[in-house]
Amino acid sequence: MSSLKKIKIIKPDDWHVHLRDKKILKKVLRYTEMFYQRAIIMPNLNKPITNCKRAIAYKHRILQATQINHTQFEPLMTCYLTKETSLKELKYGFLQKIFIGAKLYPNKCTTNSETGINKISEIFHILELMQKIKMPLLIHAEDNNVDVDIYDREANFLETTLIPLRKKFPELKIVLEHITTKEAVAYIEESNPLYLAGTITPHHLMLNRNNMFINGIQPNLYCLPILKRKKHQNALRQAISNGSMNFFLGSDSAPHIYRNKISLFGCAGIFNAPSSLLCYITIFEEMKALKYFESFCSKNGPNFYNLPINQNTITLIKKPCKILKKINLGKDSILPFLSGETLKWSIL
Ligand code: OTD
Ligand code: ZN
Ligand code: ZN
Repeated sequence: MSSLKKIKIIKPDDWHVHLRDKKILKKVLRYTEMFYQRAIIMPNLNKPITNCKRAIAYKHRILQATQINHTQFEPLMTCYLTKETSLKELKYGFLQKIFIGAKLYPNKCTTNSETGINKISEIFHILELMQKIKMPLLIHAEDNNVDVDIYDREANFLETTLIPLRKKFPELKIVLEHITTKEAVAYIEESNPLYLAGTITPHHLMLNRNNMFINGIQPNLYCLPILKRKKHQNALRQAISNGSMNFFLGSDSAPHIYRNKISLFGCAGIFNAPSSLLCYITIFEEMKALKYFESFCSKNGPNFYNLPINQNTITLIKKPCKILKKINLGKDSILPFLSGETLKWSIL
């Protein structure tokens, strides 16, 4: 009999992932499908998903690209908010279950956010509707004022935008995506999990800003929000170890072609889909918090989004797993997070 440690959990969902389109979509989707039953698909394509028609067509392309079993993986689509977003379209999309929620990108704060929001007051009428119909608002929570230090943008956003916003719309369901600071952890922890939640990425749990500058600059670790100080990393690790229902899994896997990552004006984003779940379990084990692993991966997310909990299970086993070195894409390639490194956990 094998004495290797095994953990069987309800199949997780990834509540924040970038799958891109076309050739990249075809190459990266298999990793998300392998580990996750459902995933919230970010709408920041070159031509953003701003209406139902684009969402339906994109979902179709994703389902066409599935490898494992067409009926199993479920993409959950989001609407990219702009100040032009039509209330009628948004309401229809949510009530018809075309959209699970809408995504707020402050203008120019991350990849393809040039049509994002400049001033939150521009979309108050949209947020009012969303509160009324209980449609979740997913936020890239960073202050986009270029005078604000890049390391302070998340904490600033909480003070200048989020706190006043929640006073105005107290029952708007909000997810702060990919949180990175102790301020975000503290603010979310003391909020009602019906109305405020946070997703946490594997890279922000595993790394801090030093890692970007060890052995020379590491463009593969450049992502937004930028990696923060170790005290913030520790606050995130502590947050998931307390079993709070306000936090759940969102990998923020964001593939870019290697050439574009290492070039001048290199792109932000970390492609972690091949290892994300293995990273999470490694951290929960390090934090002696494995008893909360399943709720973080598989229960808190559906509870927030009012979705059923998955029926399938997966088993993880404490056996070394080497992360693949790269994905070939014609003349180009994509380098996964932890490329070529070995993790202690594998999928059975
Ligand atoms: N962060 N890169 C991307 C998105 C995320 O803000 C994010 O959600 C991307 O390339 O789409 C990144 O660094
Ligand atoms: Zn973001
Ligand atoms: Zn993202």
